[in-house]
Amino acid sequence: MSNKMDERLESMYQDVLRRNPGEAEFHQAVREVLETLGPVLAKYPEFRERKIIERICEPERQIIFRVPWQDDRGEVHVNRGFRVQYNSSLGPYKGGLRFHPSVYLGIIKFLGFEQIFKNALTGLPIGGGKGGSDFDPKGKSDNEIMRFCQSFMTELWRYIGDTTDVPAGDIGVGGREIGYMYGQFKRLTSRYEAGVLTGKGLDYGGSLVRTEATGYGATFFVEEMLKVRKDSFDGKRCVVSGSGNVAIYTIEKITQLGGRVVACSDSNGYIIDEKGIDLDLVKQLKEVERRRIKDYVEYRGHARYVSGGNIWEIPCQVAMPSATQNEINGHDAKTLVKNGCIAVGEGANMPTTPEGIKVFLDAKISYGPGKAANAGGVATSALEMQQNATRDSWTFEYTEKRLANIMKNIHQNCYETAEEFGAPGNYVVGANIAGFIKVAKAMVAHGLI
Ligand code: NDP
Ligand code: 2IT
Repeated sequence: MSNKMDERLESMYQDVLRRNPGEAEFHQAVREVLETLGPVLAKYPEFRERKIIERICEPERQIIFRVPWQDDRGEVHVNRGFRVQYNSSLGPYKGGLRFHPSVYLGIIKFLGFEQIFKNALTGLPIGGGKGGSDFDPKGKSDNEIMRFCQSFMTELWRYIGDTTDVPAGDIGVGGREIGYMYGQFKRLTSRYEAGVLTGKGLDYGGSLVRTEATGYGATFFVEEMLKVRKDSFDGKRCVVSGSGNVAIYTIEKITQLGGRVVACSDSNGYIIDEKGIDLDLVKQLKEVERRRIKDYVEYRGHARYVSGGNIWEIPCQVAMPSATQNEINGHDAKTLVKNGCIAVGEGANMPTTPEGIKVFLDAKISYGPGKAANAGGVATSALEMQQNATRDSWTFEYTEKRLANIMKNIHQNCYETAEEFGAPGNYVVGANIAGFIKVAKAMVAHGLI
């Protein structure tokens, strides 16, 4: 289902469809942004004349490469690696690497496209990019992960650098993988270029708070949305999907702010714990032992595991999807609203389908789209780059304060932009337009490149 678009924008969208066949997630991400840009073209005719939208939809550079590696038995495997250097108007390309079997060019392009506007919203000097591989890390030994990361970097290193393109983590890529890739980059280049990757370990140039940043930031964003409603997290019943990096630190911050998270999940099912999720247990299972979320109930007898169930059927006041794209459809959104959900903050990228977004907007609940709500991760990556550039390291308290301020500013920018463009309370309009205008102005200034 799609909303009506300005005729000129519709024809640009049709061009995107023609030029990028079979990339459904990319089409979805582009459509969602273009649908909101009508009033911007009316206000800024120069964006139309300079064909800013047509140019912004086309990545500056797309790199696809072979990644061969050997498993522990000596068997050879071949995966495909990607880096899409999408837009460098505001700074070096910046965005994560995703290792997941579902990865193909359309996923990386949707994520890279979102990243352009997200990074613009942070107010920091970072362009947009994304990469990854269809490699499946599940069930692989530590040595297999290391060999894969080394092979991946053996090609990627030529395209990245602290002033050109700075990758980080995403699904399937965390501190361990960044460490192996950093080691291989250093070996191949003979350079200790700390700012070439973010999400590094604290021993070798990483930033405090980067691990927590996406989840903390998303929670700060929801806190701001709740403030607008003269409300807070205090006593709120919350559901967070996923149980990876973003989910874990979302649960942590919600709990610190007085909310109670009763459920989280992985791709096999969800757990529900009415006493509130025991986060130390989740961290031990997921971060240390790399086990499945169903094992939680072995240690918490009163909790329940539901295999294959739909986590959005659990009544909650705040929902924070933090797993993957299109995890909330129209039906799920209706269920959430019917059950009394008043705020949704997207820790994941594009977790809500267009039908779901429409349900949230029509119901006038507070809906924080991913490119605004989850920008705290990449913002703190930019703070890591700042620390690397000055060979400095900041305290946890100082860095978290910077993150909280950035999220507050993003919220305010989105809120005010939505009002200015005649859609008060609509953070989709606010985020898309505020992010787009910043990039578009820089592109105009740079001339036709
Ligand atoms: P992790 O790999 O740490 O965790 C991902 C979680 O989501 C796991 O619980 C995983 O379950 C679940 N998941 C992944 N893919 C699927 C799928 N296809 N279906 C169902 N569940 C799935 O990744 P992150 O926490 O880093 O990323 C989560 C989301 O947040 C992604 O959308 C990512 O793009 C976004 N994001 C991440 C940022 C970061 O800094 N890391 C920054 C901004 C956004 P399982 O183990 O079963 O696969
Ligand atoms: O989607 C995202 O913003 C990320 N995965 C984080 C990117 C980054 O460069 O920190």
